[in-house]
Amino acid sequence: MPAAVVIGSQWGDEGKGKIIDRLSQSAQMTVRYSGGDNAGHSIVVGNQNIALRLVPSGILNHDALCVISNGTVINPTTLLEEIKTLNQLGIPTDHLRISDRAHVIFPYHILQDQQQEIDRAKNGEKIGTTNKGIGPAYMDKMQRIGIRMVDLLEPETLESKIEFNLQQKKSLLGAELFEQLPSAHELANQYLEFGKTLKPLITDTSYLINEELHQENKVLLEGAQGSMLDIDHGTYPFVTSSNPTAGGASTGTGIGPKSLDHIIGVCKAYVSRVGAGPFPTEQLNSIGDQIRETAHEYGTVTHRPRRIGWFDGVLLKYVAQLNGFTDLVVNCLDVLSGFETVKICTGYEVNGNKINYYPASDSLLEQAQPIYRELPGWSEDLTQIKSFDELPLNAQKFLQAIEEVTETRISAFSVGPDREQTVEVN
Ligand code: 2SA
Ligand code: MG
Repeated sequence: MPAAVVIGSQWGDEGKGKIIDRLSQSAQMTVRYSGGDNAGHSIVVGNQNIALRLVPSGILNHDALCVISNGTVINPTTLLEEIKTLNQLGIPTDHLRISDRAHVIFPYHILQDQQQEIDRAKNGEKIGTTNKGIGPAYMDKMQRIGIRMVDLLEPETLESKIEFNLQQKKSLLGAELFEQLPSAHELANQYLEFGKTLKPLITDTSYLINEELHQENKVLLEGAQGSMLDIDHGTYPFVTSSNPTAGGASTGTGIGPKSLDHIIGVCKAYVSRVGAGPFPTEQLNSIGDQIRETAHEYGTVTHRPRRIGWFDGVLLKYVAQLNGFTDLVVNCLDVLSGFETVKICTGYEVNGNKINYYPASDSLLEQAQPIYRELPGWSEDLTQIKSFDELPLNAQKFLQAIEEVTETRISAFSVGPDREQTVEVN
């Protein structure tokens, strides 16, 4: 059976983990294909909640290989911490596989990320990155000076590669920034140690994934972040440095695009965003505050309060097209209970003109005034709902309006954080 991919269809934090958790029960393999420890998902072990950044949520299923593929950037310190935490809780990680082609995050990437944010802030253009060195690691990859997991297994060459990187960075950014770093020699020794520890897990993951597909096994690809943070298609420059969209799932794993037959978009019944950048439907008022507090909208990794807005149908239609969604899952429907009316943005007004597409220019987006379709709300608590038909009529109409505006079928919605609170729509 070909691969299924779960994709965030807003700016991240759409509740992908919950859907991935459900689908991974029947998958023979789960794969993370983009980003690094800027992502955050929690998994529940017994009565404990563990926040993972790199290890795919599929790790709990020991019968399925759990892969971190070539499209990711890996901070080995984070990875080893996560492995240790899991092992201490009695969860084995010997079924984890790491691509030899994935790029490695070094401490100098983190310094660079921090410095770039300081410089951008002076210029009034702070991105609000997670400061994990993600952008600089992908920059090195594109500049063709990056260091990959395979290099951590090669003592003859690692030190000279690190030395060259440091020289390049010092000449571009000034030596002071890197003063506090260990020497190239010390860094090489430390990272060779990481390589030794991780060696049994490092392999050609593209081969492994293709083998699995060849045997008609079910492979689940876990998207990180969200489509609007995509380096090509998102709200550039307020994006991450990888391709979280469906195309990235192909290059980020090394499987052909035709293998992706099930492309599941995940969104919330409203929109949230952390970090800077345009957000036309943002509600900087009591509506935004109410949603933030009801749904506890704070970042998993950095605990930043998330910005909140009404459901943006223009954005979602754009994202559905970019990814070729086969279906959509709408999370957090319960959060909208209690509003007299609920809104869906169906277009923007810019300089007196109505547009119904998502513009590339951030100055246009900054000026864009959302045009809303306003629907009557509902006051009932939805958290115990088990089927579409049980929903209050107005909540049913709200979901139907989302389908109409996005031209995508809703296959499930959720009414709370628990596994049992996801309702399939037939
Ligand atoms: P970066 O660090 O270079 O990838 O940041 C660039 C932009 O991408 C956004 N970004 C995210 N947005 C939402 N969730 C993310 N992950 C964490 C989570 C966030 C947290 O899953 O909860 O804990 O705050 C994530 N990662 C990157 C980021 O805000 C920048 O706008
Ligand atoms: Mg998250």
